[in-house]
Amino acid sequence: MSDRITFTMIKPDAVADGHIGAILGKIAEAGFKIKALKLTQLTNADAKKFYDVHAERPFYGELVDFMSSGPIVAAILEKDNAVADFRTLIGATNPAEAAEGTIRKMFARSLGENAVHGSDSDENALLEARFHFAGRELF
Ligand code: FUP
Repeated sequence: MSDRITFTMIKPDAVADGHIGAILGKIAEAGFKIKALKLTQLTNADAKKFYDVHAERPFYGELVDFMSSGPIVAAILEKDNAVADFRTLIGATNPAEAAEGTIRKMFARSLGENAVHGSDSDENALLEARFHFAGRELF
């Protein structure tokens, strides 16, 4: 299963802007199956841990504050080539540079508040999925 799953979050900006339904629609339309799904909120400590890889970057503090600022939707998605195909679907990190029709182009506010997360490798997809979900929440 490891090359067939990716992990995503609909971030606080997109949840606050009312885009949960539209984003889940785009995900389903693109052929991803939902293996796990929940509305939740990261604590400051959760967000720090999740983004630990960026701890030395200048935007880390803002990123952690933003990601813990309101509810998110966390999900595990399944499809062939899930990690790469999902990153294509969401588009570039900066929505100003994202291709037309991508989720970030359509729904993100800015580089820092960019609507969705997508895992960057199969290994991280599994780590991120386990960070957010217990085994009995996975279907
Ligand atoms: P991505 O893999 O596209 O989610 O992008 P990164 O892992 O490089 O960045 C993670 C998050 O950090 C982004 F979603 C938004 C934030 N970020 C900034 O706020 N400023 C930057 O210059 C780069 C990333």
